[in-house]
Amino acid sequence: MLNIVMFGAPGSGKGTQSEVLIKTYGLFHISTGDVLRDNIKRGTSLGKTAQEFINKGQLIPDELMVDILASVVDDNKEAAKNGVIFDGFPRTIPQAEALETMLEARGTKVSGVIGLDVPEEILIGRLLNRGKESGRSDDNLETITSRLEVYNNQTSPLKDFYAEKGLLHMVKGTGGAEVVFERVKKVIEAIR
Ligand code: B4P
Repeated sequence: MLNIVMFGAPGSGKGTQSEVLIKTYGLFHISTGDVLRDNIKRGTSLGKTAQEFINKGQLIPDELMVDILASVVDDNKEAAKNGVIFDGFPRTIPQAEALETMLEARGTKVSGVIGLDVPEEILIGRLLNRGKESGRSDDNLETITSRLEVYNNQTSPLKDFYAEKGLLHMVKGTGGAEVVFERVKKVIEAIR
């Protein structure tokens, strides 16, 4: 199984690259952001909780996020038999530890982590741009600013966590999406 974690700041292109990767390698895509937005759309109780955090640019609590991830993995065993792209998960060290335990219990592990490196001013530009079309409640300057702060404080320590395990592959995330994909593909070819 090829299990890839897509890692990076908000707007770094995790979702964009994941979409191409699943088609190229026949992997199953789990975007925790998409799972939450789907719940918000359907008005579930998880969606109501998630909305409050997302609007403030904060992370959903770890325990909740870990349970959601485990149920998505277990509900899609057949579709995920070649492997999974984890897009936007983990976002904290406890989530990364939980992922390790979860995959180990299912006889597999993280094959590699692709970190997309994009300067902050470009991230802000991309997200503001997306906000004009997507109508996403978190793509406005105030929320983007707190999402970047949350990323720097809570998510970026994962770089060291995965580097120490020899799993981190940083990729330059600027240039068009196709150029970035060629860089990502090189990493995948080397680890699969
Ligand atoms: P996500 O849905 O994961 O969103 P993201 O980090 O903002 O976006 P991503 O990096 O995927 O950017 P994209 O490719 O779309 O999270 C949303 C929220 O959900 C979080 O803030 C949090 O509250 C919550 N959440 C999610 N997972 C969680 C977890 N595990 N724990 C707790 N809370 C969680 O790209 C952005 C834009 O850039 C697009 O418009 C795209 O077209 C453009 N773009 C991409 N690549 C480009 C390129 N190379 N060149 C030019 N433009 C590019």
